[in-house]
Amino acid sequence: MADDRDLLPSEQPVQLLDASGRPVDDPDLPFPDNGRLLAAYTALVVGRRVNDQAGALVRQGRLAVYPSSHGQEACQVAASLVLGENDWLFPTYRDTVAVITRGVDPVEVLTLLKGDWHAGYDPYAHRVAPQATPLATQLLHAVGVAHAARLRGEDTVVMALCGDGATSEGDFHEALNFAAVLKAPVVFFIQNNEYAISVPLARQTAAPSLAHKGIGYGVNGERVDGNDTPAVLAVLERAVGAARSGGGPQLVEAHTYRMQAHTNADDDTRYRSSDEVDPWVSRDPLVRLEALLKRKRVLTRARREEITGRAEAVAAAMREGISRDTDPHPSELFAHLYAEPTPQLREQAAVLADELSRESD
Ligand SMILES: Cc1ncc(C[n+]2csc(CCOP(=O)(O)OP(=O)(O)O)c2C)c(N)n1
Ligand SMILES: [Mg+2]
Repeated sequence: MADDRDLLPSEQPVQLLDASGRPVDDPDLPFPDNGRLLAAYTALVVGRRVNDQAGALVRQGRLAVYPSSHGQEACQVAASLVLGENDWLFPTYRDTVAVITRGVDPVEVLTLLKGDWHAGYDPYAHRVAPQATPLATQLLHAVGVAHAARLRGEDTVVMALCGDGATSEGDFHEALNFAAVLKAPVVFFIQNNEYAISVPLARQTAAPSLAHKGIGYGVNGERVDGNDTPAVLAVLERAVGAARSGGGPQLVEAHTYRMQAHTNADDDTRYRSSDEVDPWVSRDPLVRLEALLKRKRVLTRARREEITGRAEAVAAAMREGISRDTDPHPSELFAHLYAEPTPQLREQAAVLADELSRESD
């Protein structure tokens, strides 16, 4: 049995940066080096541009829907940057920026939201599971993959993402329980952005923090300022290390904020005011990290321009790729559902083929 005091998170979310981007000393946590911080900054700038470009593509009718992680990019990029090649990422619908930070082409990711091709990308190519929309279901899959890897003797850690609302789902609790019993190498990473669509956190839970939810299952909990990129990197790095070295599953809660509406289908002015949203503008993870890098003199003007140029190139490729019209054949509806199609699906495919051939007569 683990000592329960060791399982509890720190009293306050861990910080390595103050509000103005000045480093805060934490004797227990190594500060990420400059190379790591610059890689994170680059991914943050690209991620912000991808979020904003996807929003514009929705308004142009090119994407049906986009759940933006604008303001949550520190969590997004850190969740991917702390993983190695053999590790797996299990993202949700809001985690497009984490997925692209792992190397998946944004156009492939977004074809799902355009509605013209299955899951959009090959999960095995970058070890990124499909983005899950049914809340918390991916957490059980993540535990299964981590457990299987361990049985095979593979060096694999699984990063399983979810939101604050998802922690009220039964699947969240089942996943934590079995991960702990099986000592599966999983990091459960909750992005607490204060809302589950229109439901604020106070209506979601009475727990002292979401990281406290680990203790009942024997899982280490930690909480971190989710808009503080160095802290999210350091805390997740430590959690991944603990999971990799046999320490069992880890639970990390990042305190962040959903800056925009849930999706374009939501009107957030119906349940929150700008008085609440505005203070978060000054806690923008991008602004805080940029202030740190300028202070450390590692972000020169030339480097900044080069990174911005890279982000613009990604956005241009998105516009081009997503705006390309495709004309999928109706029979593709049945492709890739099962390795071996069921008799019912074979029958339905045959009916469709027959109808199509009569239409073309
Ligand atoms: C099992 C299930 N129930 C309900 C929904 C509808 N739904 C979609 S997103 C959402 C809110 C989720 O909030 P949270 O977990 O905090 O994630 P966030 O959207 O804030 O990233 C709900 C209730 C769903 N997708 N799946
Ligand atoms: Mg939420």
